[in-house]
Amino acid sequence: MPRKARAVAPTPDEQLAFYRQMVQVRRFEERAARAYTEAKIGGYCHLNLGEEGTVAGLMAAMQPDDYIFTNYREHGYALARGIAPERVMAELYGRSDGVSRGWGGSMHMFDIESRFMGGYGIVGGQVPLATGAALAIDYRGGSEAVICQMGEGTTNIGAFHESLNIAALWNLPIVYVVINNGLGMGTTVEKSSAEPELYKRAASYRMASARVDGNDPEAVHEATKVALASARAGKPYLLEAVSGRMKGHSVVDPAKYRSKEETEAARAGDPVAAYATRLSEKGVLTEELIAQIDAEVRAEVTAAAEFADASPHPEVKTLFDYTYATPVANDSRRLPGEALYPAAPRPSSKGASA
Ligand SMILES: Cc1ncc(C[n+]2csc(CCOP(=O)(O)OP(=O)(O)O)c2C)c(N)n1
Repeated sequence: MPRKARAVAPTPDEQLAFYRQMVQVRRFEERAARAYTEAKIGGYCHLNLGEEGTVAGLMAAMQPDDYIFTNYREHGYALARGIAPERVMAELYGRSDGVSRGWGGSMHMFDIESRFMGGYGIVGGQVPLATGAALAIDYRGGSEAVICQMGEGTTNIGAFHESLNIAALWNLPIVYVVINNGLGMGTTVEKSSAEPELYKRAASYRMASARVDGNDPEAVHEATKVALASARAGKPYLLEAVSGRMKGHSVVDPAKYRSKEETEAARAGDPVAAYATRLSEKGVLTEELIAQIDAEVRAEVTAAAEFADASPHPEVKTLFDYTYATPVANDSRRLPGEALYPAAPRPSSKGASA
């Protein structure tokens, strides 16, 4: 077992930073949901509503040169990694000022500068890639670590097990973070996982692991620091953060598979409201401060939406410019509307024999 980092109580400034981060994710996602109903956003769109505590605590523990890979439910992680809300919103709108120049959308954000490595729509797609990044760090002798975020449904994908096995065998600097929101689309974790206490799966790979209350940003922060220290020391780690999903799987899912009571229970566990109460009881937050933070964040999110609306659509001719970093043989670069095969040359009438 790795040596545990000493738990240090966060300062009021750190607590306020966690709270502000959680409110930013909450208001941003609410705005994204609204923009979707206004048809400003196309394609799939999955929100972090209910996971704000995990996002805030996890991301605050990362160093600037660490890498993060996520699933498609990633807006909050992009924001918390310091990517400007304007660029995140513009990406949702599919505009050229978006973080992926408008070609990625909600599920495929990517920003090399902040080492935000995406944004993957295939369940588990990010897990081998993140493991490969950890191998690259180890190979080069770097001190960075990789965080690989995923939902609990992902722990039943073969690539999850292959990746954890190889990471443990090769002592790779990676933390696998399972966000257990209790549901993979409409299926509960109890129905889909023979061992629903997912952190225990690490035992199969002799990997250190822990389960933490994902609604508590301070607990997530401490647990992530321990996990990252372990990873940097060559001991990969599995961290399970338990929280709830406040709405449907994606913005278009009415979540009819959940009973009214279950939905109410998920909403009652609201991590933003709970943390506001906790910090108010400690005297760190006041009603005025709550209102002030809310107003500031709302203004920021409104500005992001206005920026996104004003940003131009990407030019169609740039569609393939960012697909691969290096040329790929037989890579079709056919633009929408272009014929599959070039038209055969017509025989010219001149010179045609009679
Ligand atoms: C390989 C693959 N299988 C199925 C799907 C369809 N699908 C999209 S999201 C999802 C549920 C994943 O749940 P979880 O990993 O818990 O993540 P969450 O949505 O809760 O963040 C499924 C089955 C997919 N995208 N990729």
